[in-house]
Amino acid sequence: MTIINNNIKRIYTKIKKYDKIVIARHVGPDPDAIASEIALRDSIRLTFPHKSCAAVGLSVSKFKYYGILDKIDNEDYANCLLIVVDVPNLHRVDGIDNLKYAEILKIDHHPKEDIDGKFDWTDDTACSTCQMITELILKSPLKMDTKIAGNLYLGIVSDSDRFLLPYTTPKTFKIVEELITKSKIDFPKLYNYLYDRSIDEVRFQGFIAMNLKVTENGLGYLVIPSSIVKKYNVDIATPSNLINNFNFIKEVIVWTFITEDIKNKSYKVSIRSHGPIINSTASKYNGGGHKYASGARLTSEEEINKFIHDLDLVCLEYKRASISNID
Ligand SMILES: [Mn+2]
Repeated sequence: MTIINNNIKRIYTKIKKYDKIVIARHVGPDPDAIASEIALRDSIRLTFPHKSCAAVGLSVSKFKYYGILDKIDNEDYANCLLIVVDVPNLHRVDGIDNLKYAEILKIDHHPKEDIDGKFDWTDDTACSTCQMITELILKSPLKMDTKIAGNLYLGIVSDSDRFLLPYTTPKTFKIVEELITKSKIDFPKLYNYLYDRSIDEVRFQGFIAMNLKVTENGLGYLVIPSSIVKKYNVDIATPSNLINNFNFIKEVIVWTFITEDIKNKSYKVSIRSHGPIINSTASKYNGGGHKYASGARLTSEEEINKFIHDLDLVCLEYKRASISNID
Protein backbone atom coordinates (compact mmCIF):
# COMPACT_ATOMS: atom_id res chain seq x y z
CA MET A 1 0.00 0.00 0.00
CA THR A 2 1.43 3.38 -1.00
CA ILE A 3 0.71 6.04 1.57
CA ILE A 4 -0.10 9.31 -0.18
CA ASN A 5 -0.73 11.64 2.76
CA ASN A 6 2.53 12.94 4.27
CA ASN A 7 1.24 13.21 7.85
CA ILE A 8 0.00 9.66 7.71
CA LYS A 9 3.22 8.41 6.16
CA ARG A 10 5.31 9.97 8.95
CA ILE A 11 3.10 8.63 11.72
CA TYR A 12 3.04 5.15 10.23
CA THR A 13 6.85 5.16 9.86
CA LYS A 14 7.24 6.08 13.56
CA ILE A 15 4.80 3.40 14.67
CA LYS A 16 6.68 0.84 12.59
CA LYS A 17 10.02 1.89 14.05
CA TYR A 18 9.21 1.52 17.77
CA ASP A 19 8.56 -1.74 19.61
CA LYS A 20 7.18 0.04 22.67
CA ILE A 21 4.39 2.51 22.21
CA VAL A 22 2.29 4.34 24.79
CA ILE A 23 -0.86 6.20 23.80
CA ALA A 24 -2.33 8.85 26.10
CA ARG A 25 -5.14 11.42 26.05
CA HIS A 26 -6.52 14.24 28.19
CA VAL A 27 -7.73 14.04 31.78
CA GLY A 28 -11.51 13.86 32.20
CA PRO A 29 -11.92 11.95 28.93
CA ASP A 30 -14.89 12.08 26.58
CA PRO A 31 -15.84 9.37 24.07
CA ASP A 32 -13.58 10.90 21.38
CA ALA A 33 -10.51 10.81 23.65
CA ILE A 34 -11.17 7.28 24.94
CA ALA A 35 -12.17 5.85 21.56
CA SER A 36 -9.19 7.36 19.74
CA GLU A 37 -6.59 6.01 22.18
CA ILE A 38 -8.15 2.55 22.37
CA ALA A 39 -8.84 2.25 18.63
CA LEU A 40 -5.28 3.27 17.76
CA ARG A 41 -3.85 0.85 20.34
CA ASP A 42 -5.99 -2.04 19.10
CA SER A 43 -5.11 -1.32 15.49
CA ILE A 44 -1.37 -1.26 16.28
CA ARG A 45 -1.70 -4.55 18.23
CA LEU A 46 -3.64 -6.14 15.38
CA THR A 47 -1.12 -5.00 12.76
CA PHE A 48 2.06 -5.63 14.79
CA PRO A 49 1.35 -8.41 17.31
CA HIS A 50 4.97 -8.46 18.53
CA LYS A 51 4.95 -4.82 19.68
CA SER A 52 4.06 -3.72 23.22
CA CYS A 53 1.42 -1.06 22.89
CA ALA A 54 -0.51 0.45 25.82
CA ALA A 55 -3.34 2.97 26.13
CA VAL A 56 -3.08 4.76 29.48
CA GLY A 57 -5.03 7.09 31.75
CA LEU A 58 -7.60 6.72 34.49
CA SER A 59 -10.43 4.33 33.56
CA VAL A 60 -13.95 5.66 33.59
CA SER A 61 -16.60 3.02 34.28
CA LYS A 62 -19.20 4.41 31.88
CA PHE A 63 -16.69 4.08 29.01
CA LYS A 64 -15.99 0.39 29.71
CA TYR A 65 -17.60 -0.57 26.40
CA TYR A 66 -14.70 0.88 24.38
CA GLY A 67 -12.14 -1.43 25.98
CA ILE A 68 -9.89 -1.77 28.99
CA LEU A 69 -7.11 0.76 29.57
CA ASP A 70 -3.62 -0.44 30.49
CA LYS A 71 -1.70 -0.03 33.73
CA ILE A 72 1.95 0.13 32.77
CA ASP A 73 5.27 -0.16 34.51
CA ASN A 74 7.25 2.91 33.41
CA GLU A 75 10.48 0.89 33.40
CA ASP A 76 9.02 -1.54 30.85
CA TYR A 77 8.16 1.33 28.56
CA ALA A 78 11.38 3.36 28.92
CA ASN A 79 12.43 4.90 25.60
CA CYS A 80 9.06 4.26 24.06
CA LEU A 81 7.24 6.24 21.42
CA LEU A 82 4.58 8.35 23.15
CA ILE A 83 1.55 9.24 21.05
CA VAL A 84 -0.79 11.82 22.57
CA VAL A 85 -4.25 12.10 21.10
CA ASP A 86 -7.04 14.66 21.45
CA VAL A 87 -5.06 17.06 23.67
CA PRO A 88 -2.86 20.08 22.87
CA ASN A 89 -1.29 20.74 26.29
CA LEU A 90 1.09 18.54 28.23
CA HIS A 91 -0.26 19.31 31.71
CA ARG A 92 -3.64 17.87 30.66
CA VAL A 93 -2.24 14.52 29.48
CA ASP A 94 -3.35 11.71 31.78
CA GLY A 95 -1.21 8.78 32.98
CA ILE A 96 2.31 9.61 31.77
CA ASP A 97 3.92 10.83 35.02
CA ASN A 98 7.61 9.90 35.08
CA LEU A 99 7.38 8.05 31.77
CA LYS A 100 10.68 8.36 29.92
CA TYR A 101 9.74 8.41 26.27
CA ALA A 102 12.18 8.69 23.40
CA GLU A 103 9.86 10.68 21.18
CA ILE A 104 6.47 12.32 21.39
CA LEU A 105 4.04 12.44 18.52
CA LYS A 106 0.72 14.22 18.54
CA ILE A 107 -2.56 13.61 16.74
CA ASP A 108 -5.16 16.22 17.61
CA HIS A 109 -7.96 18.43 16.36
CA HIS A 110 -7.71 21.18 19.00
CA PRO A 111 -5.93 24.43 18.13
CA LYS A 112 -2.20 24.05 18.78
CA GLU A 113 -0.97 24.81 22.28
CA ASP A 114 2.16 23.79 24.12
CA ILE A 115 2.80 20.20 23.00
CA ASP A 116 5.44 20.29 20.32
CA GLY A 117 5.76 16.72 19.29
CA LYS A 118 8.74 15.71 17.22
CA PHE A 119 5.96 15.20 14.79
CA ASP A 120 2.71 16.99 15.25
CA TRP A 121 -0.40 16.26 13.17
CA THR A 122 -2.87 18.94 14.16
CA ASP A 123 -5.98 19.41 12.08
CA ASP A 124 -8.38 21.82 13.73
CA THR A 125 -10.78 21.41 10.82
CA ALA A 126 -11.38 17.76 11.78
CA CYS A 127 -14.60 17.17 13.74
CA SER A 128 -12.88 14.72 16.08
CA THR A 129 -9.61 12.97 16.77
CA CYS A 130 -11.42 9.76 15.85
CA GLN A 131 -11.94 11.17 12.34
CA MET A 132 -8.16 11.59 12.08
CA ILE A 133 -7.42 8.11 13.47
CA THR A 134 -9.94 6.62 11.04
CA GLU A 135 -8.18 8.37 8.17
CA LEU A 136 -4.80 7.18 9.49
CA ILE A 137 -5.92 3.55 9.62
CA LEU A 138 -7.80 3.58 6.29
CA LYS A 139 -4.93 5.22 4.41
CA SER A 140 -2.04 3.21 5.87
CA PRO A 141 -1.34 -0.52 6.27
CA LEU A 142 -2.75 -0.32 9.84
CA LYS A 143 -5.53 -2.86 10.29
CA MET A 144 -9.14 -2.36 11.27
CA ASP A 145 -11.71 -4.77 12.72
CA THR A 146 -15.37 -4.33 13.66
CA LYS A 147 -14.63 -3.37 17.25
CA ILE A 148 -12.07 -0.73 16.23
CA ALA A 149 -14.45 0.64 13.59
CA GLY A 150 -17.33 0.82 16.07
CA ASN A 151 -15.20 2.72 18.59
CA LEU A 152 -14.09 5.20 15.93
CA TYR A 153 -17.64 5.68 14.71
CA LEU A 154 -18.85 6.48 18.24
CA GLY A 155 -16.01 8.97 18.77
CA ILE A 156 -16.90 10.78 15.54
CA VAL A 157 -20.64 10.83 16.25
CA SER A 158 -20.11 12.02 19.80
CA ASP A 159 -17.59 14.81 19.13
CA SER A 160 -19.52 16.16 16.14
CA ASP A 161 -22.72 15.91 18.19
CA ARG A 162 -24.33 13.64 15.60
CA PHE A 163 -22.87 15.58 12.65
CA LEU A 164 -24.47 18.75 13.94
CA LEU A 165 -21.49 20.92 14.93
CA PRO A 166 -19.87 23.18 12.32
CA TYR A 167 -16.67 21.08 12.31
CA THR A 168 -18.63 18.44 10.43
CA THR A 169 -17.41 18.69 6.83
CA PRO A 170 -17.83 16.80 3.55
CA LYS A 171 -14.57 15.07 4.52
CA THR A 172 -16.22 13.79 7.71
CA PHE A 173 -18.97 12.15 5.67
CA LYS A 174 -16.49 10.71 3.16
CA ILE A 175 -14.42 9.14 5.94
CA VAL A 176 -17.53 7.82 7.71
CA GLU A 177 -18.85 6.37 4.46
CA GLU A 178 -15.61 4.50 3.91
CA LEU A 179 -15.52 3.38 7.55
CA ILE A 180 -19.05 1.99 7.44
CA THR A 181 -18.66 0.39 4.03
CA LYS A 182 -15.41 -1.37 4.77
CA SER A 183 -16.09 -2.49 8.32
CA LYS A 184 -19.81 -3.29 7.97
CA ILE A 185 -20.56 -2.04 11.48
CA ASP A 186 -24.14 -2.13 12.68
CA PHE A 187 -24.11 1.54 13.60
CA PRO A 188 -27.72 2.08 14.75
CA LYS A 189 -27.10 -0.55 17.44
CA LEU A 190 -24.07 1.36 18.69
CA TYR A 191 -26.06 4.47 19.63
CA ASN A 192 -27.18 2.87 22.89
CA TYR A 193 -23.60 3.16 24.13
CA LEU A 194 -23.74 6.92 23.64
CA TYR A 195 -27.30 7.88 24.38
CA ASP A 196 -28.71 5.56 27.04
CA ARG A 197 -29.25 7.63 30.18
CA SER A 198 -30.20 6.87 33.74
CA ILE A 199 -33.42 8.36 35.07
CA ASP A 200 -31.30 10.31 37.60
CA GLU A 201 -29.49 12.01 34.75
CA VAL A 202 -32.71 12.78 32.90
CA ARG A 203 -34.20 14.33 36.06
CA PHE A 204 -31.01 16.33 36.56
CA GLN A 205 -31.32 17.63 33.01
CA GLY A 206 -34.82 18.76 33.97
CA PHE A 207 -33.35 20.64 36.92
CA ILE A 208 -30.93 22.45 34.61
CA ALA A 209 -33.74 23.38 32.20
CA MET A 210 -35.87 24.73 35.04
CA ASN A 211 -33.08 26.80 36.59
CA LEU A 212 -30.96 28.04 33.69
CA LYS A 213 -30.62 31.83 33.85
CA VAL A 214 -30.73 33.66 30.54
CA THR A 215 -29.42 37.22 30.14
CA GLU A 216 -30.68 39.84 27.72
CA ASN A 217 -27.54 39.39 25.64
CA GLY A 218 -28.15 35.68 25.14
CA LEU A 219 -25.96 34.10 27.80
CA GLY A 220 -27.44 31.03 29.45
CA TYR A 221 -25.70 30.10 32.71
CA LEU A 222 -26.16 28.00 35.78
CA VAL A 223 -24.06 27.58 38.92
CA ILE A 224 -24.61 24.07 40.24
CA PRO A 225 -23.71 23.54 43.92
CA SER A 226 -22.41 20.14 45.00
CA SER A 227 -25.55 19.62 47.12
CA ILE A 228 -27.62 19.51 43.90
CA VAL A 229 -25.20 17.08 42.23
CA LYS A 230 -25.59 14.87 45.29
CA LYS A 231 -29.37 15.27 45.47
CA TYR A 232 -29.82 14.06 41.88
CA ASN A 233 -27.34 11.23 42.39
CA VAL A 234 -25.15 12.31 39.45
CA ASP A 235 -21.49 13.41 39.45
CA ILE A 236 -19.57 16.56 38.65
CA ALA A 237 -18.86 15.38 35.10
CA THR A 238 -22.59 15.05 34.36
CA PRO A 239 -23.26 18.73 33.52
CA SER A 240 -20.55 18.68 30.84
CA ASN A 241 -22.01 15.46 29.44
CA LEU A 242 -25.39 17.17 29.17
CA ILE A 243 -24.32 20.57 27.86
CA ASN A 244 -24.79 19.73 24.18
CA ASN A 245 -28.41 18.88 24.91
CA PHE A 246 -29.08 22.60 25.37
CA ASN A 247 -28.02 23.69 21.91
CA PHE A 248 -31.46 24.47 20.55
CA ILE A 249 -32.60 27.37 22.74
CA LYS A 250 -33.66 30.35 20.65
CA GLU A 251 -32.77 32.97 23.25
CA VAL A 252 -29.32 31.56 24.00
CA ILE A 253 -26.13 32.03 21.94
CA VAL A 254 -23.58 31.06 24.58
CA TRP A 255 -24.27 28.75 27.50
CA THR A 256 -22.22 27.59 30.46
CA PHE A 257 -22.54 25.27 33.43
CA ILE A 258 -20.42 26.01 36.48
CA THR A 259 -20.28 23.00 38.79
CA GLU A 260 -18.88 23.02 42.29
CA ASP A 261 -16.04 20.50 42.71
CA ILE A 262 -15.53 20.17 46.44
CA LYS A 263 -12.69 17.66 46.12
CA ASN A 264 -10.58 20.06 44.09
CA LYS A 265 -11.86 23.17 45.88
CA SER A 266 -12.88 24.75 42.60
CA TYR A 267 -15.63 24.95 39.97
CA LYS A 268 -15.61 22.90 36.79
CA VAL A 269 -16.86 24.96 33.86
CA SER A 270 -18.19 23.90 30.45
CA ILE A 271 -19.01 26.45 27.77
CA ARG A 272 -20.68 26.13 24.36
CA SER A 273 -21.40 28.73 21.71
CA HIS A 274 -23.51 29.22 18.61
CA GLY A 275 -21.34 32.02 17.22
CA PRO A 276 -19.20 34.05 19.62
CA ILE A 277 -15.66 32.71 20.02
CA ILE A 278 -15.30 31.56 23.60
CA ASN A 279 -11.94 29.80 23.95
CA SER A 280 -10.16 33.13 24.52
CA THR A 281 -12.41 33.78 27.53
CA ALA A 282 -11.89 30.18 28.71
CA SER A 283 -8.11 30.57 28.59
CA LYS A 284 -8.36 33.66 30.84
CA TYR A 285 -9.94 31.36 33.43
CA ASN A 286 -7.53 28.44 33.58
CA GLY A 287 -9.02 26.63 30.62
CA GLY A 288 -9.25 26.53 26.85
CA GLY A 289 -10.51 24.37 24.04
CA HIS A 290 -12.23 24.88 20.73
CA LYS A 291 -13.65 28.15 19.39
CA TYR A 292 -17.22 27.06 20.18
CA ALA A 293 -16.69 24.42 22.87
CA SER A 294 -14.42 25.05 25.83
CA GLY A 295 -13.83 24.34 29.49
CA ALA A 296 -12.40 26.33 32.40
CA ARG A 297 -11.80 26.23 36.17
CA LEU A 298 -12.90 28.87 38.68
CA THR A 299 -11.91 29.15 42.30
CA SER A 300 -14.20 31.64 44.02
CA GLU A 301 -17.62 33.20 43.84
CA GLU A 302 -16.01 36.47 42.91
CA GLU A 303 -14.31 34.80 39.97
CA ILE A 304 -17.60 33.19 38.94
CA ASN A 305 -19.24 36.61 38.78
CA LYS A 306 -16.37 38.03 36.74
CA PHE A 307 -16.47 35.07 34.38
CA ILE A 308 -20.23 35.37 33.81
CA HIS A 309 -19.84 39.10 33.24
CA ASP A 310 -17.02 38.50 30.70
CA LEU A 311 -19.02 35.90 28.78
CA ASP A 312 -22.06 38.17 28.76
CA LEU A 313 -19.91 40.91 27.20
CA VAL A 314 -18.72 38.46 24.54
CA CYS A 315 -22.41 37.86 23.68
CA LEU A 316 -23.15 41.58 23.63
CA GLU A 317 -20.22 42.32 21.32
CA TYR A 318 -21.23 39.48 19.04
CA LYS A 319 -24.80 40.75 18.84
CA ARG A 320 -23.61 44.30 18.11
CA ALA A 321 -21.26 43.07 15.38
CA SER A 322 -24.06 41.00 13.79
CA ILE A 323 -26.39 44.00 13.76
CA SER A 324 -23.76 46.28 12.19
CA ASN A 325 -23.08 43.61 9.56
CA ILE A 326 -26.72 43.77 8.55
CA ASP A 327 -26.45 47.58 8.17
MN1 LIG B 1 -12.08 15.50 20.62
